[in-house]
Amino acid sequence: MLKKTIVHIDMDYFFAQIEERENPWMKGKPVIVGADPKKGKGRGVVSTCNYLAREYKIKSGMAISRAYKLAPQGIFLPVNMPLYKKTSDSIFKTVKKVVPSSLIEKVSVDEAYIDITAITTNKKEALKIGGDLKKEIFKKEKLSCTVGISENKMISKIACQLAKPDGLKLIDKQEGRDIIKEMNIQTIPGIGPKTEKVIKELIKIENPTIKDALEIKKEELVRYLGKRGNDFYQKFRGIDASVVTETKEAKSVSKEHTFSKDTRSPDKIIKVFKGLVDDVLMEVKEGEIKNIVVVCRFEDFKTYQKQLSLDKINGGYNSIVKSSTILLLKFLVSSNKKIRLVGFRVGLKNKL
Ligand code: DCP
Ligand code: CA
Ligand code: CA
Repeated sequence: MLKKTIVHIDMDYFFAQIEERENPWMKGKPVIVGADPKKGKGRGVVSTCNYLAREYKIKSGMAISRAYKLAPQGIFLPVNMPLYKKTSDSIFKTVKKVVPSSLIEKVSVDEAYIDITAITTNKKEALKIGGDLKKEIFKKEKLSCTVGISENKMISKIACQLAKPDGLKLIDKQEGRDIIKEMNIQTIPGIGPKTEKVIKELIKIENPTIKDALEIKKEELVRYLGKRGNDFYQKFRGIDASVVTETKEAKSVSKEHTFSKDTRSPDKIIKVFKGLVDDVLMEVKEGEIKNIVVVCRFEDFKTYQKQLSLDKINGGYNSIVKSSTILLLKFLVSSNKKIRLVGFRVGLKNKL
C-alpha cells in the first residue's frame, strides 16, 4: 500500500517526437529542433532532440552551432509552436478521459502531476492506471510518454526520469530514499548551481551526493539557506510535502498599455491598441472566445470598459479587430479628456 499515489507523466523528446510523427521518414536519423544552425554559424540554441541525437551528446539548451558540429548529418528543424501547443491540448484532453481533471496539475506543455490517492493506493492498480494513460495517449496521438509513480511529487518525477523513454516505473518511499542517495544534489528540485555552491562549502566535498548532504544538520541548512534549508533537509530524506493542485484553465486573456504621456492622438492610440489585440488573439483560438472587452483609463484615472458578446459579431479575427476598434473610438468621442491607458481582454468559453 502507498501512503499517497502521485503520478508524474512527461512526454518523451516532445517537440522532436511530434516532428517524427508528422514526417515518418525522419525516424532513424538524429532530429534536432531549435534555431537555424546556418551550417554551423547559427546563433541560438537547441530546444530538444530525439534520443538518437542524444547519443551524439546533443541536448536541450546547447548552442545550435555546437549541435551542428556534433551531428552535421542530422535533421535540423525550426520550432513549430502552434503544432506543439495543439498536440499538448489534445494530450491533456485524453488524460482527462482517464482521470478527473480536478486531480491534474499541469506543469508544462508536456508534463503533469496527478494525485490518484482517492482512486487507489494499491501499487498494482496504480501501475495499471499509469499504463492506461500511456496506452490512451499512444492510441490517440501516436506519441510515447513516460510515467513515474511514487508517494510524493519529487520521487515520482525522479522515477519518471529514470524510466525514460517510453517507461513506467513505481518507486515507493523506502526505495526512493535509497535511490536518491547516490545522486548528485542537483537532482533535488530547487537546487541549482548557486545553492549547490553553498552546500559544497558546508560539507567541503567537491561533488556531493545526497548521501553526503545527509550529514548536514537541519539548523545549519536553515542558517545558510533560510526556509528553503528546511525544505531541502526533508527532500534529502525523500520527503516532499508539496501537494498536487488542480490547474484551472484561464478564463480570460488580456493585455494593456500605459502611454508614456497621456494622449488624444487617434493614430497613436489605435496603433497601440491594434498591437494589443494582435497579442491577445495570438494566444487564443477563435472558437474559444466568448466576449471581447475594451478598457480605457482617462488622465484623471477614471476607468471604463465596453464589452461585446461574440455572437453579436459574425466571423473571426478581422471582425474582432474591427469591432474592438469601434468600441475604442466610442471612448474617444465620449470625452475630451486625454487617455492614459488602453486595454483589451477576451473572455473564454468554459472548456471543461
Ligand atoms: N524545451 C525547450 N528548451 C529547453 C528545454 C525544453 O524549448 N531548454 C522544450 C522542448 C521539449 C519540451 O520543452 O521537447 C519539453 O521539455 P523536456 O524537458 O520534457 O524534454 P523533452 O520532452 O524534449 O525530452 P525528455 O524525453 O527528456 O522529456
Ligand atoms: Ca518531456
Ligand atoms: Ca517536461
